[in-house]
Amino acid sequence: MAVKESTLAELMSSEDRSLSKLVTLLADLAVQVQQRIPRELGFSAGVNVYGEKQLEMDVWSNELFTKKLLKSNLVRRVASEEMEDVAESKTGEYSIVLDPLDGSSNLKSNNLLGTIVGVYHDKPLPAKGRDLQAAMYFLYGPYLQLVLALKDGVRLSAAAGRGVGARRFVSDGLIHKLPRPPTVYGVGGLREKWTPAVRQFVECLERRKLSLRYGGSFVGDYNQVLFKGGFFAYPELTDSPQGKYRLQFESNPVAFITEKAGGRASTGTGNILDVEPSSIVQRVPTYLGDAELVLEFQSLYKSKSQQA
Ligand code: FBP
Repeated sequence: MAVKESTLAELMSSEDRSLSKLVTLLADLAVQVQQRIPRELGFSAGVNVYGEKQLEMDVWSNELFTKKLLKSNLVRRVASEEMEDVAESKTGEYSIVLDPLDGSSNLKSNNLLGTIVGVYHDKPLPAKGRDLQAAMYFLYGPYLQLVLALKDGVRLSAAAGRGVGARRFVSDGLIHKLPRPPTVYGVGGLREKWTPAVRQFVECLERRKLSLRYGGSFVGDYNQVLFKGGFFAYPELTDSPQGKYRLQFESNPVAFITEKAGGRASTGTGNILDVEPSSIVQRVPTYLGDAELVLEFQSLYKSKSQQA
């Protein structure tokens, strides 16, 4: 059966016009990031699109997103993984949390990268994940993909328009759910630093024939789980009890996407979206994906903690 192609504006037709404009702006900026990547790798003899001094790609992408968002009249506050403080403008109704180029260490080896964004309606930052109005990530892969979670669910789209509109994002408009049964898993951090609960759970996933998918890029690895069903974690580690991911910029937005896709998001003891934020730079252990698997992990975690 042929599916009708929807534009980004059509996908967002039941949302506030300002939110639709904001997502369109973010999509345009993601296209600019993707176009800049080969230049950063030196394929244009170090020529920078703006003729500026060559900057690290994560610094450049942070400046691009932050400046354009704050100038848009839509965004009042931006907190980014690349900045120590929240940046503010005088106008705008949205507060944005942003990891402008997640996995930037993958740039030179041409592996997957992403931009992660959380959208709050007029909230001071840091904010609680439960208060997110929308969340999304852009995946810079073989094609530029947008995974967008709004209140009614998750939709997938890609920069795949035709002719002069080639930068246009198009979608099948369908609500995407994490498929069942789960078939893949990925867990970050050095294996020797995993706790007994994580080790035991991974062994159990392997016995159930889930395939390992791990490339060291959060959005790239998570996207496999979103498409194939499964479990993804950057867990607590023996030398880093809070793991690696920042609550505001990485864990909350992807937890929101996961819940909207019918899955669950946990810190091991509770729902990521219910964590009270204590600072912009706060980290949390992050376990995401298939609802039953995440619950199963939580009960194993609890029983291991009681034994300890
Ligand atoms: P950055 O915040 O330094 O970009 O690190 C994030 C990240 O690259 C994630 O995308 C990825 O999941 C993780 O680090 C990989 O970490 P590790 O190398 O420890 O497996």
